[in-house]
Amino acid sequence: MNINHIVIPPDHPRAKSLYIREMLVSGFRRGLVAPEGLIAHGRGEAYDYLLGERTTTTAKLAINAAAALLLLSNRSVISVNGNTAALCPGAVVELAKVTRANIEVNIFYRTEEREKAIKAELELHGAKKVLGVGSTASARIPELYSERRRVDPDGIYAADTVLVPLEDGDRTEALVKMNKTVIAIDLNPLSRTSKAANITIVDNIERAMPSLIEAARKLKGSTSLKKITDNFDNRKNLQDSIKTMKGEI
Ligand code: PTJ
Repeated sequence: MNINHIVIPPDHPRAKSLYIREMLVSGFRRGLVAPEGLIAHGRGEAYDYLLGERTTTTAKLAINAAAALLLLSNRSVISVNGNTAALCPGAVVELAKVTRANIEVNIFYRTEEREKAIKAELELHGAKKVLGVGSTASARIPELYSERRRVDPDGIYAADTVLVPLEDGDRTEALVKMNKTVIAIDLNPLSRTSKAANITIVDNIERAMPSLIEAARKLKGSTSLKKITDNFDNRKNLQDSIKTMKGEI
C-alpha cells in the first residue's frame, strides 16, 4: 500500500498503529470496508492500546489452540468481512492453504458491490475459490436476522469450524447453536462474540493472522492437536486478557 511517509514518518512512536489505520482508510476508499468498519476499528484500537499493542502470552495460547483446531477440522471456513479484507487478505489466503480451509465472504452491511470487491481482493492475493458471493450464498443460518445469515451451502453452512475475525455477536451465537466450533479474533475480551466463541484470540487481526499461520505450520502433523484443544479454556483465557489490560499480569 502507498503510505504517505510525510504524513506518517517511519520513526513516529505510533507509526505502526497509524499505518494500520491507513490500510483501513485505503480499504474504505477501494470499496472493501463499510463506513461502520472504520468506527469498529477505532473501538479495536482502544483495546489494543490497553494490551500494549503486542501479542500477549495469553493470545499466543489461544493462537496455538486455534491452529490445532483448524488442523483437526474436516471442513473449516475462514469468514471474511470488509475490515479483514483490508488488513490481511494475503494472510487469509495463506492460512486457508496451510490448514486446507475454505474462504467465504460474509458481511454484515451487505452490498453486492462490496462482496465482489472483497472477492476480487482475495483473488488478487492468490485465492482460487471464494465462497458466499451473490446467489451462491443460498443457505440460511437459522435464528439470525442480519444479512450475515446468508451463507454458502458448501461453505459456512456445512462447516465444522468457522474462523470469524471482527464479528458481531449474533452470528457467533447462532453458529454455536448449529454445533459448529467457532474461533474468534476480537480485541474486545468483553464482547458477546468473545464469550460465545470456543476459542477467542484477543489480539489485533493484523498480528494474529501471521502468528496463526506460523503456529499451523509448526503443528502440522503433530500428534498432540487434540490435547492442545482439550486443554484450552476460553473463559480463563478471556479473564487473563482482561487482567493483562488492567495491568494485573
Ligand atoms: O464488513 P462488514 O459489513 O461485515 O462490517 C464489519 C464490522 C466490523 C463493521 C462489523 O462486523 C461490526 O459492526 O462489528 P462490531 O460489532 O463493531 O465488532 C467488531 C469487533 O472487532 C469489536 O469488538 C472490535 O473491538 C474488534 N476489532 C476492531 N478492529 C480489530 C478488532 N479485533 C481484532 N483486530 C482488529 N484490527
